[in-house]
Amino acid sequence: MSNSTATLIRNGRVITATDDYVADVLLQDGIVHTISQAIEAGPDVRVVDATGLYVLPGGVDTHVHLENVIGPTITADTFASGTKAAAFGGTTTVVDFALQTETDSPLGAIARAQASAQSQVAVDYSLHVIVTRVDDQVLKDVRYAMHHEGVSSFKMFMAYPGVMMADDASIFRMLRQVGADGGMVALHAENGTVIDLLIKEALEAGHTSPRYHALTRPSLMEGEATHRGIRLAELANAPIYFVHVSSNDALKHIVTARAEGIPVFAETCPHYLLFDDSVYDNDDFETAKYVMTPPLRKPEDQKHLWRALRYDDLQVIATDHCPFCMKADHFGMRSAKLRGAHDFSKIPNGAPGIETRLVSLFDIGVMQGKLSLNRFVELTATTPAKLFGLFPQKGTIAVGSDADVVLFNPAVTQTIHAKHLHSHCDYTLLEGRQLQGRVEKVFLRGQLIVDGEHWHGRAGMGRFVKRGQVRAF
Ligand code: DUC
Ligand code: ZN
Ligand code: ZN
Repeated sequence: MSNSTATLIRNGRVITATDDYVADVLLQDGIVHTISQAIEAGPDVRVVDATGLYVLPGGVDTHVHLENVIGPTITADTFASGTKAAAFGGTTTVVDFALQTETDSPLGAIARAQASAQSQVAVDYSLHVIVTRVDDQVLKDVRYAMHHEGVSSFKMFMAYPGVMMADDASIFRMLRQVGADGGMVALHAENGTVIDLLIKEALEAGHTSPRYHALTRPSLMEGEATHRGIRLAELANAPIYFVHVSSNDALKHIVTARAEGIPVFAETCPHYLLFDDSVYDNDDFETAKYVMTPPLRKPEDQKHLWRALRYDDLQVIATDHCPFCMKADHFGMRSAKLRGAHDFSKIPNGAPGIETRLVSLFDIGVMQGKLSLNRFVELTATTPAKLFGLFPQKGTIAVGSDADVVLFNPAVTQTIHAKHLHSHCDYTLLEGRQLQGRVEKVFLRGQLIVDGEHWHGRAGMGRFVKRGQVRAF
């Protein structure tokens, strides 16, 4: 039976952001064709019995770094390995980053990322452009990217002076134009110059181990930058999206701004919910696994993140999958955490997570009663699709939507090991952890790409999705 055959998913429990019912779902011609009771299977239709399984929309992960050059390093996953890992984890759409370098324009950044991505991606994808330098020409290119390239979101950094940091006026100019055009600016909110000073002082005092990564990036400086970003967006009359919110010092500004009616949106990431800063209480280099930015925070912060997820002050859980191996890999030492063996500031910032997002959140969120099933879908598929202009093509199960479907078994447990995952990263933060739930089958536009442990996908089968205006509701 060919992989493009129509598929009838029988008797599964269909869960969307709003619905929860048992039905048959017919996937045909790449879309969800029919949802009904007792659909008759035609002669060439593959029938899949989904009794006892959840039928979920394919996950939408709007924060991944595949083949991203970050400073002197490059992330360990290629577009091929990263999207295959995404698929095995139940994610069928990813939004990666195209980095504008010192000399090129946003359009050059998109062209470069596309040249590498197109032949490799195994799930559908889009790109945010990281804008590091703003002038009149850049603003024209940003407008062109929005209207002609289907790229409607732009990330800017308030951290990493001299590398990626943009000044406040540049961020404001982008917010004003992108907001007026119906797009979204996503901000990395940390006060970069103060953090750089703290790093310099720590190193001068001889503090070189990974724990100082966390100690030099205090949550107050995440809060300060978040507040500043909100005020810039308010003045620009534009929506704003905060990536990787980790602390209540940041969250409280988001909560207040939303209560004031300012269109502020934000994501957190599974690692901020799974782990806290006690992992840094040692001088072992193994701790470099947890060197991500922002760093892990206090258990008290986690309580606030959960509350915000529940009551919609946080709208998205994305992975910030930013994999760097502990040791040399196919990129050599270039992307190894070991680069920072004697200087924490040289440890590449980031951790893997693209394959474990749904199952880890199902376990710690849904199974522990912190998230309803509908909210789980909303946070991991529907709202990211809406906020980044992918909905309703992506992010839900509805007649006419892309047939990106995950069959999820809530009744089994699995133990996570890096060697079973599909990322090039040589570790997972979840090593040895037992989690409830498993992705059983994944369909991308109706094609079965994951069937248990078996891979039926193909590098290059993922399509670039041109995105429209954001739904900053
Ligand atoms: N910000 C990210 O979003 N990812 C990796 C590192 C960083 O600073
Ligand atoms: Zn960031
Ligand atoms: Zn990131």
